[in-house]
Amino acid sequence: MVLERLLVMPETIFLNFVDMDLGAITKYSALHAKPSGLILQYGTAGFRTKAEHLDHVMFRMGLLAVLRSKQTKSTIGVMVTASHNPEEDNGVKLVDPLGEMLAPSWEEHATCLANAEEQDMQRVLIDISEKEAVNLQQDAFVVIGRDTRPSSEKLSQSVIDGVTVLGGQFHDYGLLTTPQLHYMVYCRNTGGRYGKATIEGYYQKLSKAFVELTKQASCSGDEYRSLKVDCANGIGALKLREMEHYFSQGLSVQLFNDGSKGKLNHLCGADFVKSHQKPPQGMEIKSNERCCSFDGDADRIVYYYHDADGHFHLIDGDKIATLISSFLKELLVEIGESLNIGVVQTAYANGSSTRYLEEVMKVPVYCTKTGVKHLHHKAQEFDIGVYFEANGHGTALFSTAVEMKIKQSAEQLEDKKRKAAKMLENIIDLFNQAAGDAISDMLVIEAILALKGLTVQQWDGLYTDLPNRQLKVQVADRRVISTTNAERQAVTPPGLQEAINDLVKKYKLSRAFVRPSGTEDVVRVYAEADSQESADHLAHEVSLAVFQLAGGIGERPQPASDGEGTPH
Ligand code: NG1
Ligand code: ZN
Repeated sequence: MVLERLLVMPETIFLNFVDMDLGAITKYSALHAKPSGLILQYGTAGFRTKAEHLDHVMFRMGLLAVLRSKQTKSTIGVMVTASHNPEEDNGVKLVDPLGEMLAPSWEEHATCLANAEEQDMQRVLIDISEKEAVNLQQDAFVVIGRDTRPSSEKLSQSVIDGVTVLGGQFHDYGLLTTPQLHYMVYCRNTGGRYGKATIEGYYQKLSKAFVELTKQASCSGDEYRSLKVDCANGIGALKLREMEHYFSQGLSVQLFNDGSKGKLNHLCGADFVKSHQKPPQGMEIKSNERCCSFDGDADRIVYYYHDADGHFHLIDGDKIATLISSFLKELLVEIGESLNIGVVQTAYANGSSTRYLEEVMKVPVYCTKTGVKHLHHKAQEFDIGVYFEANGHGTALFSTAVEMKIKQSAEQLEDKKRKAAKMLENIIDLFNQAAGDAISDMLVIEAILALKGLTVQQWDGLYTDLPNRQLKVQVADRRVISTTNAERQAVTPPGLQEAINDLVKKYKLSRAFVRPSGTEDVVRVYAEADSQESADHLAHEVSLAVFQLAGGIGERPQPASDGEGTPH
């Protein structure tokens, strides 16, 4: 089959395939054989499933990363992690040259390659090279990182096998947070201008900016200088511990769920805290103490505290975006620059946050589909784009022109303006421009609170979240649900959107939408309303509508019983 194809190919392409050692690929692929019949999809966060099903996917993503690297003539990243998912799971995603998520056409290639049966794998590999006009003689360089899951080390070795067999060079960073790998890729592809592509480079860049920034804070009481961090028993604990002494002048962190005993993401971490709206296990919280949680690969962060009456208050990605964008706007006003700031959210953003940003802060807000690549992309359209998912994944992006303008202002302007420009310069350095990053976001937030002299309650008090509820519904095929208007409206199955509209009308300040998950085999339901009871009822009623109209399977959705329901 391969020979037949080679005979009809133009000479250049013929030469091209001589550079693929097809014999070696077959031999190595057999050592990472695909369980026949297994079908996986490259979703919003790459491939994700039980770790024992992923060996062949890892090998093949090593191969694919080499092709992508050759095509883009850049370093490509491969991260082995399943983020906030259970410890038994794992996953892999490719990181494109500027730290972004993989280009959509390559996501399709990834799915084809991962699902090709053993005997078809080579053909698919050649097809991809052909379609993407990959010059196989080009050098390739791949950087690899992994989280702390027990399965991650072996799986990252399989990635390396894939890279090597296609003749790619690689650097294995070993244990890294996901955003740190994005940072490494970005640094390597921008000739070191962004920073040094080493773990020390990352620590130094962020800590220097943070320490310089917090030196300007007039409120330097202990209250502003200590923070409890739940590390989800993941990689964030290791990396924060390594980094701590670089920024200890400005902040002291107390780590919980550091992986020494508990299980990864189990009853702790950002996803648990956000979806259950309660504190993680293993953390003792005194009233009004500032606490935060990372997820398992440290790309999400949420804050929270207990008030004097012992009530739990969650400060999610929406409130983080609000704090950050309002501070940035203040600095711009001070410098006298009229740059355009935009905030990008998804349909999951709390309605109160959108209203506050638009009506009180007068900042334009945009809604995109779920998945950071959509938010990131939209945020790039602004001079300064702040994007956050409600679950705490986000960052702020500054265009190169803005960065240069600010650096100039920091040199030229007179006293007060100069100080503001300097702060902005530090903030630009502190944000991970390549990806949402819990460590970087945490330092930005801590700096802003110190600079503004805000307590966690004052921050929380910017606006009051509308009560909300998220549920999941099992259906036979979640693809029967398609959506439009940034996932806020269902197009199919027929009648579903009308049913949702009728239900929403029954409650005050209410909103609801459904969408198929990109990472799990479920349909997600979101509802908000003027009271928790109403939000719970609405979410339940919408779940029933999904169950009936979109082919629900298993048990009918149950109402939320104790205010916790079966949240995601
Ligand atoms: P899905 O499973 O498509 O809802 C979830 C999160 C996303 C994003 C991805 C990737 C929610 C509702 N969804 O996607 O925001 O973070 O995982 O990890 O939080
Ligand atoms: Zn994550």
